[in-house]
Amino acid sequence: MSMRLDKLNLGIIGKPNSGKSTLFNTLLGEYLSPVGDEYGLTKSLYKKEFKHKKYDFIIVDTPGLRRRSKVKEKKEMVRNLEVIRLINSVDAVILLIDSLENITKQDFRLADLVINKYKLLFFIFNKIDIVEDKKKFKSNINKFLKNNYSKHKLINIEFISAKKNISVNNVLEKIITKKKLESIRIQKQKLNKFINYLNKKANYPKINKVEIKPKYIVQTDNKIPKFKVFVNTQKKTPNLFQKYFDNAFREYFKIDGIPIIYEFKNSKNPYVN
Ligand SMILES: Nc1nc2c(ncn2[C@@H]2O[C@H](COP(=O)(O)OP(=O)(O)OP(=O)(O)O)[C@@H](O)[C@H]2O)c(=O)[nH]1
Ligand SMILES: [Mg+2]
Repeated sequence: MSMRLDKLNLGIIGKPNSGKSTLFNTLLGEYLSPVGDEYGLTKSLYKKEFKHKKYDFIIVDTPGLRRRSKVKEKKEMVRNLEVIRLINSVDAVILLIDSLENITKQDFRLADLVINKYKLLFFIFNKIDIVEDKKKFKSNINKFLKNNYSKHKLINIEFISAKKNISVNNVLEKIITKKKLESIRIQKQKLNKFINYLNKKANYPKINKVEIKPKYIVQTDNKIPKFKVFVNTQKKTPNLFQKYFDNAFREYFKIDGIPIIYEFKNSKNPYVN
């Protein structure tokens, strides 16, 4: 698929000391944002352009985000708001996680901020160079997220060393791939086939003894793939069904690691019998 992309805006966020500034410098190939063991070293946003292959990127390094209950100083609150505002303006977010600290509640909180804004999200486990059994670590993380994180199909997972420049380019490649995937257009015929397939399986979750069924689906946007789904109910489509539908949709069309927006509508609609 040949396709031109505009400049790709990336933000690196994460807890203090996870290696954000190190990654920023590695991507740029110069020492611009100070790095160190001091917790909360970066105090402002650093922004710079770089090229990878034929693609132009803009990357932003940010101050580490601690749990809100730990933030007492006004200055730190202001910095945090800046980071949260930045998320609105980027295409993709690298959520950097210190592999030795493992994944924490704060990481999931930050992930939610990104997911709620329909941005591409990458869980990047850094400092893999100092993990002893890398193979086991990776497989454990993948297993853990698959089994315990209900949003795992919306995110991407990679393991890197920012300091040793291990697998950093893989992350860029994946960002490009997923950015392209975001502009997917699915033919009407294929969408209808999917609905038929679902209705044939017909093992929908019953909600208050009512079986909710999708009748018809149309794609309404492809900046972020967006669909209107008409269902046989007059009330708001329950979250349980929405989740079921999203899973089935992603599995059928083999789409993961990108946001998809659905608008569920009742079937008082001219298209539907
Ligand atoms: N072993 C190892 N150490 C790393 C790696 N990346 C960063 N570090 C170290 O982790 C420490 C913190 O790195 P920084 O890049 O300053 O972390 P940060 O996330 O920018 O921290 P704040 O600005 O405080 O939020 C430094 O001592 C780095 O040398 C890595 O891939 N491997
Ligand atoms: Mg920093």
